[in-house]
Amino acid sequence: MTSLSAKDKDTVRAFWAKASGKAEDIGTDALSRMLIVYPQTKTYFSHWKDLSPGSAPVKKHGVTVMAGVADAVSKIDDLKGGLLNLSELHAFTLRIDPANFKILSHNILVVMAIMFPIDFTPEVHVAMDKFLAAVSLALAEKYR
Ligand code: HNI
Repeated sequence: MTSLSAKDKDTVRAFWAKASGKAEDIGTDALSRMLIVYPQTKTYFSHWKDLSPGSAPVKKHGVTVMAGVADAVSKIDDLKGGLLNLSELHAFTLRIDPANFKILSHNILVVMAIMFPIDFTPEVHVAMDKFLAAVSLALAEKYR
């Protein structure tokens, strides 16, 4: 995976400055889609009462996940170090199969494309794709 160029990082920061205001909606929709389109991911949330799109737990966790993405944007220069604790949580405590990180990342991109048709240009698309791939790699770091 090619690392993020300085230009990629600037593109991510600039787009996130616009998109972060809708982080809750992005997270809720991306998580709702993941649970529907990739139903195998439901196994990690079986402790939730209601897994339907936009349900309270899905909304709450959508906010949580996007807070993690916002944190990653602020740590874009050192994702491995910055996301170490989150990687340990997902690897050891939650035991999330790292293949799912790409799945959630894909759904986040889909929702961003829907919500920001003008701003989500091909240039933003490739930068956000590379960024979320780097976040997924950092979260999978502790699995090695
Ligand atoms: Ni994830 C908890 C961020 C991908 C399943 N996850 C979190 C928390 C953050 C977070 C932040 C809360 C940590 C805490 O409580 O301190 N998760 C992220 C990010 C990504 C991601 C940034 C990738 C972009 N998580 C995934 C994926 C799955 C996942 C792909 C499963 C398919 N995460 C969980 C579960 C929890 C969780 C399960 C605990 C939820 C709960 O109910 O406590």
